[in-house]
Order: sequence, then C-alpha cells, then structure tokens
Amino acid sequence: MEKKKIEGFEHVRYESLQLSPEEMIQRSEQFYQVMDQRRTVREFDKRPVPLEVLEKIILTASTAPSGAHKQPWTFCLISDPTIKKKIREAAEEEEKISYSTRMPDKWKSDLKPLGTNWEKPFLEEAPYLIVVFKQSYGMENGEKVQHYYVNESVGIACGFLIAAIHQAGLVAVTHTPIPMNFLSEILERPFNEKPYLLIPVGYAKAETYVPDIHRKSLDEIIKKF
Ligand code: IYR
Repeated sequence: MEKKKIEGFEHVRYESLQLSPEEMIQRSEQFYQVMDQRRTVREFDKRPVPLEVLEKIILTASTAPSGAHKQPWTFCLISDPTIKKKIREAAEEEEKISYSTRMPDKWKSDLKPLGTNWEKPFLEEAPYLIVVFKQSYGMENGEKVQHYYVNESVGIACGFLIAAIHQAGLVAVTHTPIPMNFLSEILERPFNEKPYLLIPVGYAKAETYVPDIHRKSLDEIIKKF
C-alpha cells in the first residue's frame, strides 16, 4: 500500500471506486430501491439468526465517521433470554408511565396510525437486541479521553447499523424508551457510557403487517441552489 507522511503522520493512498456516470446512476437507483424497501417491523419470528451476521452488521456500523475518529460507541449484543426479559420488564414499566402520564395527547394521537403501545413483546421475541451506548468520553488506562460530536457520530453509526440489518434480510425496530437508564444498570455499563438506542433484530414474523405510510417526495425534501 502506497504511504506518505503528511505533517509527520502516516497517510495511505485512497483508491476510490472508478464508476462511469451510467454506473453511478444505476447503482444509486439500485441502492435507493433496496433502502426504500426497509420498514420498521415490530413482530419477530423466533428463528435464530447466525451470530456472525450480527457481528458483521455491528462491524458495518463501526465504519461510520466519528469526531476526531474517536469511535465513541459500544454495541451490546444480547441473546440471553434472562437479560431480554429483564429489559422488557424495565422498558414496559417506563413505557406504561409514558403512555399513561408522560406523553401529551397530541403525541399519542400522532402515534395512533403506527399502532404502538406500552407493551413491548418484541424485546423478548427478537433473537437479538442491540443496545447502542454513546461514550460521552473515553477511558484509556484510567485516563479520560475527550470525545467530539458524540450524538452525531453515534447517530450516523446507528444509520449504518439499520441499513446493514436491512441489507442482511433482517428487520428491526428503533426503540427509545424514556428514560433509558435501566439499560446501563442491567448491562452494567461504565459511567462514561449512556444508552442511545435499543434495537431488536431478527427475521420478520411470517405474516406481519406494517402501517401504510408514505415517504416524502424528492420535491418536498430537496431545495436546490
Ligand atoms: N418510545 C415509545 C413511544 C414512541 C415514540 C415515537 I416519536 C415513535 O415513533 C414510536 C414510539 C415506544 O417505543 O412505544
């Protein structure tokens, strides 16, 4: 690999994909079609998924850019039924309060078309739960390491994660119970990590339905200058 020192630091030559405009158009259209098929699914088949697939999906998430390349994330991968049960019970306890007292009526009516409620059976039914933690700062040899743009970095990594899950033929739900501190306790995470997103992953149940929602058109989301 061709290398070069820039201001004293090693750099490696970047080999970009060499695509013709036609290939680019074809590939961007194809990828859009693949991603447009993705749907949030809340009903899982209990069929096991090979661990290797989950490991590769998490590796894909870890290719996301991050502030100063600090990679401020930890992905907890859970298949242990006892831990899943604990997470479900704790999440439902919070969600029961959220749906009955914390969420204003407008929020609940906005969610009506999606058919959500405080019950979260998917937290036990999905073969895997991924709990993404953001590291507000790092710890190396007992020393604090400064992290930057933590929310942006972890958010982008979660996007990659969700795309990789879909690309592997699996489904997921991006679940954000509030508050999420119970995840730190159950998974015994260190003080520098805070729960960011809880993502059950698995095969979709054989016969399942998702809300008939539609995505905004290009005209609605793009402003060209
Ligand atoms: N966290 C709750 C509520 C919820 C909120 C939004 I915004 C959603 O898009 C979906 C659900 C729950 O998971 O049910």
